[in-house]
Amino acid sequence: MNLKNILQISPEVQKALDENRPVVALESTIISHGMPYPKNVETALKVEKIVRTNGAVPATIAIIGGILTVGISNEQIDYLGQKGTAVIKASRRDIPILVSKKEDGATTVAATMIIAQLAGIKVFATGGIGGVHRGAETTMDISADLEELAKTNVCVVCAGAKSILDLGLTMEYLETRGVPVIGYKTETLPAFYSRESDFKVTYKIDSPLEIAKAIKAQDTLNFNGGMVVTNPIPEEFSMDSKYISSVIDKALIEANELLIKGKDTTPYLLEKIQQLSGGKSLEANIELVYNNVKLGAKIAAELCKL
Ligand code: PSU
Ligand code: MN
Repeated sequence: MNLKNILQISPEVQKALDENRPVVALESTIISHGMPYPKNVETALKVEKIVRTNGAVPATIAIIGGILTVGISNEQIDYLGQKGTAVIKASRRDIPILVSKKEDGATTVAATMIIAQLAGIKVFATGGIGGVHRGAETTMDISADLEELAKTNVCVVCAGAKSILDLGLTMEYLETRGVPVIGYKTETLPAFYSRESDFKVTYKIDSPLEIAKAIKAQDTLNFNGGMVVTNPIPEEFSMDSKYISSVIDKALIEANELLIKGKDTTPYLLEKIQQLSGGKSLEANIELVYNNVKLGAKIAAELCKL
């Protein structure tokens, strides 16, 4: 077995990389475990379109039959979307087994970062990252996304993290592991559905060019590790923070009562929040992803010019 046989990059993505044109990596857990069908597929396809409109090539990443696939087809997006949670949610630890068993996997932020780095893609955009869960002092539930950010050189553009997590502990963890958290035009960490939280980002940066320069510097310094760029949800789609916190609290209580654990926790909470808010949160979720991929495309474009 060699890497060439298990890493497949679509001709379009490979050509863009060879010609130093902008590419934006996109994850697939958000498709199969983050949103219901068919909205998940519609969103994933529109996300790719938005990346193109903003001058970059989209590279949606998944594991298909054990192959780390960079730039999956529309049919494969549809397949992952329809299969939903029946597809394995794949983080770092799952990759070797899925490859050896030639199985499918929907890649989390961590796994997508790993595969993006193997392909040579520097910028990745999504909705939200995993983090330190509330109650982690007893459960030790800390997303592998954070560890990956500490060692893999990919910039992740997101709308902060959902307050299903402990945002304060998530920020502390990222600080300890040396991961810069950039606020795009904001001093405070965006909380996914709402534009603000009680926590400060590491640096506020106001333009895609300046963000690209920071990525370039991190690369030149040969630092291991990525960067988080947090982009607040557009005002018109942001949700009332009291309302969404009450929904999240209810979802957390149910998850506790049902003893949901491990990798099931995040997908369970996402689905519960969508149910409890009658789809309102799903709309916000979709809009913030569109907003993030737009910014990701702009950063990738600036990075190619440096
Ligand atoms: N947060 C969201 N939507 C998502 C996820 C997180 O708002 O779809 C997904 C991402 O793929 C992320 C993963 O990498 O959940 C984190 O899972 P865990 O907490 O099990 O590490
Ligand atoms: Mn976890």
